[in-house]
Amino acid sequence: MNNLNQTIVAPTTNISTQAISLIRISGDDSFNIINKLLKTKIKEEKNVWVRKMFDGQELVDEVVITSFVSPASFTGENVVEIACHGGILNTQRIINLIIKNGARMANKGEFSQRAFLNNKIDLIQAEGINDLIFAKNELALKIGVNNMSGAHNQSIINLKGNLLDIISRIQVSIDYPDYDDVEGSSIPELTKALSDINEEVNNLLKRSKMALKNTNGIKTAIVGKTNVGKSSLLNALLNEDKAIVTDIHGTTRDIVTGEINLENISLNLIDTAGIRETTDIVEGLGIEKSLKMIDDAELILFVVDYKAINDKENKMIFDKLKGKNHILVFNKSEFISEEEKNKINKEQTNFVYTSAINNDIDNLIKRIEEMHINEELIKNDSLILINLEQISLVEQVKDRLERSLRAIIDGMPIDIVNVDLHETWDYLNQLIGEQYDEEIIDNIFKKYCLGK
Ligand SMILES: Nc1nc2c(ncn2[C@@H]2O[C@H](COP(=O)(O)OP(=O)(O)OP(=O)(O)O)[C@@H](O)[C@H]2O)c(=O)[nH]1
Ligand SMILES: [Mg+2]
Repeated sequence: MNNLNQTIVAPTTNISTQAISLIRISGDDSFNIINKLLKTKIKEEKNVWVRKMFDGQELVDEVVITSFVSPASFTGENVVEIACHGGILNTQRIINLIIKNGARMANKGEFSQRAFLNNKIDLIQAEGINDLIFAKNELALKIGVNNMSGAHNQSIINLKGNLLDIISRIQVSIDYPDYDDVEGSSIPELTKALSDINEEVNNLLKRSKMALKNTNGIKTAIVGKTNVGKSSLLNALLNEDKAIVTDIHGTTRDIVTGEINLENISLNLIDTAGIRETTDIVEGLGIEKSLKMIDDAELILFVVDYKAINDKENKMIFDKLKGKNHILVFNKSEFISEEEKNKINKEQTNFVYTSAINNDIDNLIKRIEEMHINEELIKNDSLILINLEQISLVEQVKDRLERSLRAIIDGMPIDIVNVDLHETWDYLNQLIGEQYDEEIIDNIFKKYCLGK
């Protein structure tokens, strides 16, 4: 556990050659320490100050200082933020001076950790800050901003309220077994109330899992026979000449990867070796990897030359794709006649036309978005969680709720149901950080940036 009594300092911007650097100090001694470096002292009040900073008699820099007084600050402590000139040496020198005068270097995420421990933010808000900083697409950004501001945390508070209500009803019936008309404590009433909570938790889980996939990146494999334009498609999607493209069959022999961030979805793309019969050992190993990718990927872009759609390799790939999330991509679409397109329209369901060589891939992007984004995610007016730890806590909530529901339905003694409900309560509290383990909290904040 970090020592909370110490005043900490860290750069909040990258230390690099830039116009301005920001340095943040937080803790009881913030004002004392900064004043040791100023001839004209600043007062312990919320304000902005322009000051010359000195090391003894030597002028160090001219800075702008913003000060906040506990508890009205981000961390809940006295906070002083210094905007100094942004050279690497200058920023480091000022940080060293602050350390020499009594602060210690902050750990990663320690400012946010203090904000959490001082009850300025709950854990969903804290994780929201991190989600916002590391957001790769608009969806992640929106979720981060919402969660940071605590916009939808009320839903967890409401869930807790409803659960507490059920627990108290059960408690009364345990404490007063002879008094059997406690309002709302009949089996059908308890079952209904718990099912309602369970449905909400399930929806939260579904939304969150879908959003997590989209924000982390969907593992997307590009597979198909040789020479159909898989690597060209990868390059068009990445807008970069990443994979080698030639008209020689079997050009790609190993997987080539790249990441793209669409508006509300990120894709981790994997180009694979074209599938065909071969006696070449190296190519054969590449093809084994391609087949394995079909099993492992979350989305498969199956690139097909329409004229060969019914040949042996394509049939084998079609077979392997059954039940898997995939899109049939008719590339080199400029060679497909209207007549053929009419046939395709009748025979196939989930397909798009592309011409990778002409960067004509908008249909494909649109289809990927349609398949993975639903209104609920875009509207974003309910709580969505996008990190694994939080989602696994919600899984635990769901697991305990369902266990208690089953127990009620199976006619188990009500105090057994109560044990599961208390555990549900604990997991909900852990989710917003009302109950926590210090080590877990340290771990959560360690993944933050320095200075946040
Ligand atoms: N006309 C046309 N040619 C294309 C299109 N996409 C790719 N090509 C060409 O088709 C040939 C094969 O393209 P690649 O992208 O290397 O094909 P691939 O599927 O990766 O092939 P392998 O790596 O051998 O499996 C190249 O000459 C490309 O320029 C397209 O949409 N239209
Ligand atoms: Mg290739």
